[in-house]
Order: sequence, then structure tokens, then C-alpha cells
Amino acid sequence: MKPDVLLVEPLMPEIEDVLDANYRLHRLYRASDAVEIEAALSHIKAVVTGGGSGLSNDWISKLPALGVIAINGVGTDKVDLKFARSRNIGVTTTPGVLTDDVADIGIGLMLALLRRVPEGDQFVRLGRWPQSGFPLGRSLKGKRIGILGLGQIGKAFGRRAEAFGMTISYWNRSPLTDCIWNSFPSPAALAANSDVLVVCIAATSSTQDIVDATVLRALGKDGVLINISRGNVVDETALLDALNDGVIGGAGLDVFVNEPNIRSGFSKAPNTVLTPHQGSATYETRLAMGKLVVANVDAYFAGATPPTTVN
Ligand code: 8YV
Repeated sequence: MKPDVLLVEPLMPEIEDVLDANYRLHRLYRASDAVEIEAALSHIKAVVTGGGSGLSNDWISKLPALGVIAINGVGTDKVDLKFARSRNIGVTTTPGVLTDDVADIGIGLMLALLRRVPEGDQFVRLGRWPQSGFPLGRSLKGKRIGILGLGQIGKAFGRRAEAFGMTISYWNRSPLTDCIWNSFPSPAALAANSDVLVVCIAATSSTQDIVDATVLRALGKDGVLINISRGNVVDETALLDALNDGVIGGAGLDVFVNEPNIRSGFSKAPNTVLTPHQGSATYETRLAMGKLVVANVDAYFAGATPPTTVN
């Protein structure tokens, strides 16, 4: 009999096919699977989930046979790693393979915002071009980038930004000895010395709301915020106030609190470019992520340590 696996959110069809071939997949997002899932609770040994969905402690407690939570992503903020460890449940992620695409979406948001790409698109489409001139944007060249959280994604963003002729600084919980970029002692000090503050820091209990009203004030009216990490590392109330009151110059956001039901204020916020958590959402990267998920689940059922275990 095939082992039972709970799938919290859809994967690429190619990846689901591979899992389907070897496991009895129960799809939590499919209402019609609910009764079957209830009956399988005591047999489910593996859960496959997304970084933004994770798995709650309530769900972990409902699955007495659970041995592995395979996250299709790098964020572990939606899984209680300590609780999982206390129950001898391994947690795996998909490191490395999504770094470049997530950095790319950050660059895309920065370009879109500073060069007014979405506004230009609307201007042309709505037939306004013959009637009036289009407002000037801002150059990337010569601007100061501040990277909040210099992990793999932050470094990939910085390398790209250097190619645009931007200068790079960062703040990291532990300053990096092998980095030639300038480091600042606090997020506010970094923001005060940046034209573009890019949030790449991992979401943990200590980074929640790390971009608060003080940091936004330090960024200033000509500064812009780019967030490609998680919504809750930014105080969204402070961010919406800062955008509406002109405390900062704009924001490019790929991530939000309570996705996909984000605060309605964002749809009317001035000078913002919004994307629906697209960082890793390319065919190539989702395929590579899915293959890592399969490798982790297969290793677990083969009695080996899954290759990209994080706890
Ligand atoms: C994915 C992510 O969009 O890596 C993460 O933590 O949030 C993203 O790459 C997500 O995991 C897919 O559900």
C-alpha cells in the first residue's frame, strides 16, 4: 500500500504526478478530499506544504504518525520548528534553487517603481499619451541600496544592483567579515543612508515588524521600500501611513501579511507596485523546488535523512 502524504497547497502538475505515482496524496486544498483526509489522519507520515502556508501546531497534533514536513520554499516561519523537533518531525526546505528568481523580482519591483513602468503601461493602454506628457521617473544609477538581511537572496540582489551602478550597504544581525559592502549598525541607520531599502531578512519572532515607523521615517520622503521577504517583517500599519502621508516615496511589495487577503489600504496606496508573492513563481524554479521536495519525501520514506533538512 502506498504511504499517505498530505498536500497542503497545489504543486506543479509534473511534481504532483511524481508524488501521485508513489504516494497516496490527500489534497487539503480540495474540499472533496475532506472526508478521506479525516479517515487517513492516523496514517499520514509526510506533509508537503508551501513556505507561506506551513503547518500549524494544531495540524501537527492531529497527525500522530507524522515524520516529515517538506516545505516547498525556504521560509520556515509558518512551522514551529521547536514543536516539530519535540515530536521528532523533520522539516525540510528548498534552499538555493529560488535565490536568483526572488532577487530578480526585487529588481523588477525596483525598476517598475522608480521608472514608473505600471503607470506607463496604463498611460499607453488608456489612450492618454496623445493628450499629455508622462511624468519623469528616477534613475537607478548612483542610488544607494540598503539591504536588510544579507543572506543568499540579499547577496544576489546586491550583485544585480551593482550592475546597475548602485552602491550597496547592508544590515545583518551578525555583520559579515567576508563582505566588501558597507555595513550599518541598525536598520534605521541603514535606512537613513539608503535611497532604496530592500527587505530580504528571514521572518522570525525577532524580525517581526523590524521595518517600523522609525525605520520608515529614516528612509525619508525620497526613499522607497522593496519587500521580497515576508509581510510581517514590515509594520503594515506604519507602512500604509508612511505611504499615504508622504513619509516615504513609495514601495514595491511582493509579500504581505495575511496573503492572499491583504489589507484593502494597499490598493489605494500611492506610489506602490504590488505583486502576488511571485518571487519564486517561475516554471524553472518551481520545477527545481518541486524536485527537491520529492527528493526529501523519498529520502524520508527510504529511511534516510532528507537532503535539505533544517531542524
Ligand atoms: C513560495 C516562499 O512562494 O520560499 C518561500 O518561503 O514563500 C516562496 O518561495 C512558496 O513557498 C510557495 O508556496
